[in-house]
Amino acid sequence: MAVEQESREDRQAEEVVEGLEKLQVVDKMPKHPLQNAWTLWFFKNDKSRTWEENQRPIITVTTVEDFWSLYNHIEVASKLPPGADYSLFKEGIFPDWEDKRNGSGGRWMIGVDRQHRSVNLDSYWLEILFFLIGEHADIHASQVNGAVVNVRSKGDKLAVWLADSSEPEAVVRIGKMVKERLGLPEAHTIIFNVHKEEKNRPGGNKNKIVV
Ligand code: MGP
Repeated sequence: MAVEQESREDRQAEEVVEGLEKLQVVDKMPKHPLQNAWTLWFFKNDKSRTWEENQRPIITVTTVEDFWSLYNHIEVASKLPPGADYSLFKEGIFPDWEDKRNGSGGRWMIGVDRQHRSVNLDSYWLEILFFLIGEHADIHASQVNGAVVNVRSKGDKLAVWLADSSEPEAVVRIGKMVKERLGLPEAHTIIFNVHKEEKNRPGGNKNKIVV
């Protein structure tokens, strides 16, 4: 039974990858450039590969139109097999703690209950994508390196990755903006994890920032 489920999830993930790889963004009309080029990554949870090998860059978009073409062609996050991720990062940044542009940073984590997956996950992810490509963090936009959605049976997660965790004012300001953007109530706290601390002590985070 578990093997059957695993091979079904494998097939599902492969279909997502094949669809993504076929994706071609072709258009002759004038397009609206984004301030930054953004790369979409897909993580397929293949146990025979390392975590890094499971990260595949799919496509880089540089215009609003290409972003929409991409968004309309791919599976929504809630339909991904468990264990999969999408990441959207500024071009040239690998979506991991080890990339030098992430090295001093951290991530705002937003948990989404499993029972709310169908209602909230896709709309929250789209709001975060807008936050990124629209440079909505304003004066702090250079802090925003990317974002990730983790689809997990135990509970989905969204994260906004920042470049510099030593700037508490900017970190807090961005956390509040993300909360507002998602329409989260005041009582719904979100936590900022510093990458270096998380990497060295998974689950542990001594200097928690919460908004
Ligand atoms: P995850 O995918 O962020 O969360 O990390 P998940 O699957 O919900 O698991 P949990 O540990 O949060 O409960 C899962 C595992 O992937 C981590 O424990 C690391 O082993 C690995 N991993 C995650 N990230 C973000 C990185 C990274 O940036 N670099 C490396 N090398 N491994 C990572």
